[in-house]
Amino acid sequence: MSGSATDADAFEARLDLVRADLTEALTAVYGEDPGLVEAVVGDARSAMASRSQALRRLDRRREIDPTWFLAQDVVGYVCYADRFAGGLRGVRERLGYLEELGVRYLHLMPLLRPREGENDGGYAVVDYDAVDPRLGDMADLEALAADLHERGMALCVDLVLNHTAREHAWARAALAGDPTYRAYYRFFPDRTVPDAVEATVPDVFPDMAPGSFTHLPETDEWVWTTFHEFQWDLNWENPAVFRAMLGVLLGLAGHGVDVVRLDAVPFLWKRLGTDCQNQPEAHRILQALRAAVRLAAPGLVLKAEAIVGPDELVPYLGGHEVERPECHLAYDNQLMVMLWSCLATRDTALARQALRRRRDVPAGTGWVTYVRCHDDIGWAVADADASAVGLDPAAHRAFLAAYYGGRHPGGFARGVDFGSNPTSGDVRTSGSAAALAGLVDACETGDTAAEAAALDRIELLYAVAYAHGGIPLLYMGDELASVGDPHWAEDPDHADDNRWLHRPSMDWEAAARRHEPGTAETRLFASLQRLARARAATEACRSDGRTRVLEVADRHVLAFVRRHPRSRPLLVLANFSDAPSSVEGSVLAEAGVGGDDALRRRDREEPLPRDATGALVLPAWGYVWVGG
Ligand code: OTU
Repeated sequence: MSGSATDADAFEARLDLVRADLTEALTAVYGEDPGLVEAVVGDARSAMASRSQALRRLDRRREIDPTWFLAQDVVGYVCYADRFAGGLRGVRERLGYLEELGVRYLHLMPLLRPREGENDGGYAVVDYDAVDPRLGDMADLEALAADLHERGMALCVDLVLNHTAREHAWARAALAGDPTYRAYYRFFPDRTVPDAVEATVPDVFPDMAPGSFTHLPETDEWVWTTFHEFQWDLNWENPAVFRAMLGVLLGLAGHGVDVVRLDAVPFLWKRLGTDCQNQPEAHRILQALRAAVRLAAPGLVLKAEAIVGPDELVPYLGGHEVERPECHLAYDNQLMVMLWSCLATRDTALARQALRRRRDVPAGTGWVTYVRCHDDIGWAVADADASAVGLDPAAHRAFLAAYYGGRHPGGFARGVDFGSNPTSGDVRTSGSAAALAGLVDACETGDTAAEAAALDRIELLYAVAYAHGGIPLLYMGDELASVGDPHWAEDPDHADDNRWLHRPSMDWEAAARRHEPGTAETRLFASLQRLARARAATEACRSDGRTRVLEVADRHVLAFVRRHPRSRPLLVLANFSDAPSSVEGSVLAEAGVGGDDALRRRDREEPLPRDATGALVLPAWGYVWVGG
């Protein structure tokens, strides 16, 4: 058979495998419609046929190893192309910097053409087929993807699929009255439905963009806008929207993108009387997209951006009563929240409870773990977990918001409140990892011990994120202890959005200091390099391994063991106290770590620190990896 005949045959083999999944998912959302199923299969077939030889080769390799993205040496880096390096060409010139950090997965923040002016950090797209001209063009994106592939690195980009900018051609046609495109959005002639919806739907941006609907003076009607008034929610009840967005997704895959971050997926489906998040149909839509992707571009990975409560999370990885392939990756916001909670309280009881209660992820999927990202932090502490350890859930959430918002007397954190909601009492937090970990205060007072403590805290959080299970994502600037952008409010396009506080431009002078002995940059950069190297050498760190939290006597210490069937176990101990802690030596046996493995640290070439009784000794904010 010729190359393309082989590929066509492979397509048919995949179709045999996924037809049932695709049909079931589409039927659950759109009703029985064989024509729709055939149309989607046709879309996938032509997308496959137009993939380049180089991408087909990647597809073949990834079909042979479908867990390629779960390998232990995958470490991610997250940045805005312009803020990191001026644009896509600049990014291509900085790949050596990322390689120094052990990065093998680059997530570039939204880069498709956004609306002019205010655009929610690129999450208001006017043209899904074009790159933001300030960053470059599609050829630059393809060239970047090819460069990355040559170095064994993968490219992740955002796809905003819950809404378009109101200036998108579909929205303009809808506003002009074109019935085809009116059916792409959700319009209401008066406030009847909007009022009913707003009775049960919480505001995402209560201060910046209150309400979930926007009045259109042109037509005197209301349009559904979950986020800003310039972001119109797509109507996913319309199968044409499904096909259009599938086309966009497969188009990105055709340009060489390896991982697509599916933005705001919990919001895709609306149901009156609910909070309009995590509806069963939203999952079915993701399952149908996954099936179509597997047909057309089997090398492509889908990452769910669902920053929801812990019980709502695993379903985005396909964990339902019966497992159904959905996204390959999802954000572990639960671990992130627990890390900050441990740091503020110096007590790991809540984290132990929450992380232990959680279900394992389905085979072939994994988390992405992180300490900070471009968004605010929502204090997602489940009532059940807080109550189980004797905390008042609402009071603990309020404590975390106050602590990290810089409102707690004597606290080290210097973030700011984001999205305060007087109705629900909910308050979220903005701020860089360094600001939240105490570096702002330390620098202002010139207190070197406080500065060292802040750096210790950042390193501790990353040491857990790199080992807990999942692809760790390093957020640009954290490797240099960047405190953020003090001038964020000067740009009128986002003066009302303090998330820009922690979206600074890359400070390449600070980056240059990573080679100067004694600087904060050298300290953190070297630690992250060490963690990436240790991780790459430890098969238990594969993202498809399993994590088990261990009970140790000292509540300051989080202890967990990471296992993978192909490797020896890795034990991680993390001390969240500002004083030394010790852990009973029996934890090694409990974790299954013995022999020579028990003599040395895995994360650095040093013996395991133990006292005369055999207990493992951790300094303030210290950690060890052992075994693996
Ligand atoms: C996402 O965040 C993006 O990460 C934000 O930067 C965007 O503003 C937003 O979508 C709109 O496109 O509510 O507070 O469960 O948490 O999608 C941020 C998912 C958000 C939501 C998430 C959303």
